[in-house]
Amino acid sequence: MDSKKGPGSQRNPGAEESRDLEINPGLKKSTDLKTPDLKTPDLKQALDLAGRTLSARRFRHTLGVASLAEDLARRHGLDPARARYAALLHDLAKEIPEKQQVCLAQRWHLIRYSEDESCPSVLHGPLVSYWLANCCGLADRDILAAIAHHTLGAPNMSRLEMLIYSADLAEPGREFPQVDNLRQALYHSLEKGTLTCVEHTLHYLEESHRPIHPLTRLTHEDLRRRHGFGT
Ligand code: DGI
Ligand code: FE
Ligand code: FE
Repeated sequence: MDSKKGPGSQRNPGAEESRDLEINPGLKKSTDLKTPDLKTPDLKQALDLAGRTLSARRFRHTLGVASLAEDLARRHGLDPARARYAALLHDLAKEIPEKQQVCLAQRWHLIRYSEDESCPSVLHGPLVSYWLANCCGLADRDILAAIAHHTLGAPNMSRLEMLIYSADLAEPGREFPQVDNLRQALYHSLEKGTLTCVEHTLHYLEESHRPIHPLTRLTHEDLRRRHGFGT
């Protein structure tokens, strides 16, 4: 097994290792089989965990999300350290093979919509959040919700949830044509900027003929109701 790759590179791990990796998606090799203790938030520990769990490309993206999340937190009066911490952990389960993500989500009772199984790329946020809360002792509910909702959003998001959702889409490594507009909108207003991000995602999914998850629609409706009028 190539220990330089993320958990997505697992081919035929031994039965015991496979079981441990299933309950411990943040780890990629047998010598690491130890669940991190995250009861006390520590940015260095989160950085190390992301660095040894993720591929180089995904780690670069994670650092980009952390940087934008920290900037936006400063700009909008949120705690930059909490924003950075949530960002560093947000994609830890992204590289677990999707079949395995579906199995874990079933076992942990995280399947809420049929789309969760038909579009498993939406599961990694809820999976990491569950794992951090139930295996690693992370207790900050707002950080857990921000991680759980970073892909689809949710109705009634807190400002930290909006910030992680949006920083994930608009981090400095993203290069799609409208990304500068999204960043500007986010610096101007976190709430309206997040609405712009959700609208961008809806547009992108429609253009690429991908099914829109019910939570993406609910998030959109909620943000429009709360922040969309008078713009
Ligand atoms: O994990 P990242 O790549 O950083 O970004 P993400 O957590 O936003 O995940 C992006 C993936 O989620 C991408 O494959 C598209 C998918 N996605 C997001 N919203 C929806 C969705 N897929 C479907 N089918 N429907 C959605 O509403
Ligand atoms: Fe993600
Ligand atoms: Fe991400």
